Amino acid sequence: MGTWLGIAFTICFLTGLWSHLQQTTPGWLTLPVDPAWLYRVTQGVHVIAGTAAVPLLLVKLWSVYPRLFLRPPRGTGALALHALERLSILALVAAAIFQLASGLTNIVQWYPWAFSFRATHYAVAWIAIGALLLHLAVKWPAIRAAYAREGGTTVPLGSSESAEDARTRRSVLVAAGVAAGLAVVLTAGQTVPWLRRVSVLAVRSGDGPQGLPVNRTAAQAGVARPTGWQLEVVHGDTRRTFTLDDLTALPQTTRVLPIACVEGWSRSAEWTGVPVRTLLAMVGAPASSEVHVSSLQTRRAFGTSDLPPAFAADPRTLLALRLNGEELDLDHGWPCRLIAPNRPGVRQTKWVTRLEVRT
Ligand SMILES: Nc1nc2c(c(=O)[nH]1)N[C@H]1C(S)=C(S)[C@@H](COP(=O)(O)O)O[C@H]1N2
Ligand SMILES: [Mo]
Repeated sequence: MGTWLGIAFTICFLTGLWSHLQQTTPGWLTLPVDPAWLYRVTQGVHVIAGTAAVPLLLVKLWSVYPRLFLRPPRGTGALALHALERLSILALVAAAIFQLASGLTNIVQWYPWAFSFRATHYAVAWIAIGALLLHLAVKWPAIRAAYAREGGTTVPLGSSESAEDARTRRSVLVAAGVAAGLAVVLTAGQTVPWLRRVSVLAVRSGDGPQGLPVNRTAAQAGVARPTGWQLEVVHGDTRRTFTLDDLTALPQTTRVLPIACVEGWSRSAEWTGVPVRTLLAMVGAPASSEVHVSSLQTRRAFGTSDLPPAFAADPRTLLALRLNGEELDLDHGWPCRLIAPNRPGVRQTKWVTRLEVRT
């Protein structure tokens, strides 16, 4: 159980770190534009590993809780080691429970707490991984002995484990494995297309308008269907405005790109619109420009985003006007929304009003 949990938490930590860097990109990091599906896969794996870890953690806690009531050892050295071990376990268990619980509430978009999910989930991830490493270090002799003794799942004759204990232990392991597998199969369809129909517990596998789920509706974002909408493209002193008819009259590009929400669902769709680089050229800006994107949104976060130069220059990065062959639904960002390869959903800004070249 410990090995499985260790693997699940390591996967969650690494993919979570990646997601954090994708959302708050430090100056020294240049994110790759390719492969277009990379973020979709890393974030899908993050949520799948976290979901599998829930039953594993429950079984692990159930299997070790009697040890809480063991008598502490005698002797200062042994007692100090024991106290250290217990402290690391307290930090590990608390952090692990917090990460899985907050991750689950995030997937179902339920935020009952006032703290920022992202900042807290990220900070506690370091506590969890640190406590895990400390736990491994403290327990290393026991872990090594266990692996050496078992060399597989069978316990050699003459060990202290009775045949019945071994059977029970094996059934618990199998049950935990089955529970983890079920948890994954019942939810992973929100990101794995061929599991869509079996994942009856997936929160966001249901279709939204135009075959794509909606993460935040226009009403939730405080956006009403605009009249007299215009797009503004700004580069230094050069400023051009485009009506929807102007944009529609420009050469259109069609691309298949995924929306990959940090909340664990993802879905591929066919987008049609004007490449951002075309609009940049029309205000005399180089294709490789950093672009600040703003929207009509008046309420809550995610109303703006920044497009790094390599993304702005990529011909697949569109100001999309159409989705799966139809004019964008208001909830998908009508009149136009940003769509770029390998980018978290939160940065695929809807209801765009303005592109400003950062100089
Ligand atoms: N202006 C604005 N754009 C936004 C959001 C938002 O809240 N406001 N949500 C983002 C998030 S979190 C996701 S996952 C995608 C989802 O796009 P969809 O609702 O069209 O599927 O839109 C992104 N664009
Ligand atoms: Mo999202």
